[in-house]
Amino acid sequence: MSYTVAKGNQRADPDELEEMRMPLEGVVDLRSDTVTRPTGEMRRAMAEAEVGDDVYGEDPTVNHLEKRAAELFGKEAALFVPTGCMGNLISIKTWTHHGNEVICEERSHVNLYELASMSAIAGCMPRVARGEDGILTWKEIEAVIRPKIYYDSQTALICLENTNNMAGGTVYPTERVDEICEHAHAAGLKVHLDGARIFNAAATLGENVAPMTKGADSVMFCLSKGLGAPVGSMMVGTKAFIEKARMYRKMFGGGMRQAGVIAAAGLIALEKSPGRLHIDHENAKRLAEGIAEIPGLRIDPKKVRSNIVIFDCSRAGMTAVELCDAVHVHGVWAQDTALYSVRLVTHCDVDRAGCEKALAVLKEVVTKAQKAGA
Ligand code: TLP
Repeated sequence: MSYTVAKGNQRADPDELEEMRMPLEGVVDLRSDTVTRPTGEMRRAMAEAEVGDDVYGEDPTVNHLEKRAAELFGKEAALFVPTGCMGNLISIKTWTHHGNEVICEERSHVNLYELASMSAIAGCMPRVARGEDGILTWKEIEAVIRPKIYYDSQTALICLENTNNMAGGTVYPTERVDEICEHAHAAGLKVHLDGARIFNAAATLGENVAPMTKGADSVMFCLSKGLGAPVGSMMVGTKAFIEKARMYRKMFGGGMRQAGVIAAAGLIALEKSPGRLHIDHENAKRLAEGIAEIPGLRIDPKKVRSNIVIFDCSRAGMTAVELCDAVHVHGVWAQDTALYSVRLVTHCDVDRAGCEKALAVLKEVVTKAQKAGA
């Protein structure tokens, strides 16, 4: 579709802009919360954004977004980065030296889905610990810290993930994060928080992100996931940390020049979206409850705490890929995450009716497969 957003001073028709946002007709895309389309308001703000060269620090919209992010997290400074992966990598690079180890949860994004960048680029080894439902305790972390012996590689950083995506969007109690940070600092270690979905965690806990993250030395959060912006993530921390991070962002190719056009959408996402995340969480709960009633599919709905629903299909007579392919034909898009594991993620472009459709299609497909196998 080709369209004009704004011509000169003439504003685009808001209804037309809303229409452009519409997800693919007839499709319930639950593969991820990364798939959302920018709202009409975001598109308008993008078209009208004041911009400058951000590598010179001269983009007023980026500067505004960074100031707002720092304020919201109660940190000294912030940095706009193109992606969550880059934000995590820059943080790891900033806090470590080549040859260090980074402690992270087995299922964490930095361990599984960042192309081993912490090793390939930052020169670090992931040292994994397994937490119940993806939530680590200090004891589990302490057990994998390297002793201070010259012939051992040294632990430099602990990387927590809140919510823990591949554990099913599970949420850290804030006291747990505080406890881990206190012990880590006493042991001379830094804590980076992959808070790609920290606002989902905040919605679950009914808390604000600043007290939830006060012990973390650095936080990365995504504007382009549950918050619904088309592009971008933020890093927050001390001024000194952000100064170094800015240098590594440029080194990794992330200096973005007139980035105000995307920061403008990010600002709207940051101000407006956190307040609606409970809707996605209620929809996820509904999906989990419906899935638990489908013979052949397994999930404990009590464990679904945010917008991510991961279920097991090993008793459905089909692999996760087969199941995703089968529902896809009916306009329901899901993501396989292991041989018999399927993920559904709710977001602002899927409403309750979409979730009900997904459940009906899942039921139909699984029932059919079971009949065929019987
Ligand atoms: N997660 C994506 C996939 O890469 C798995 C998704 O669909 O959930 N941290 C966490 C916890 C993430 O879930 C993701 C993306 C990232 C970092 C990376 O963000 P981007 O995609 O912006 O680089």
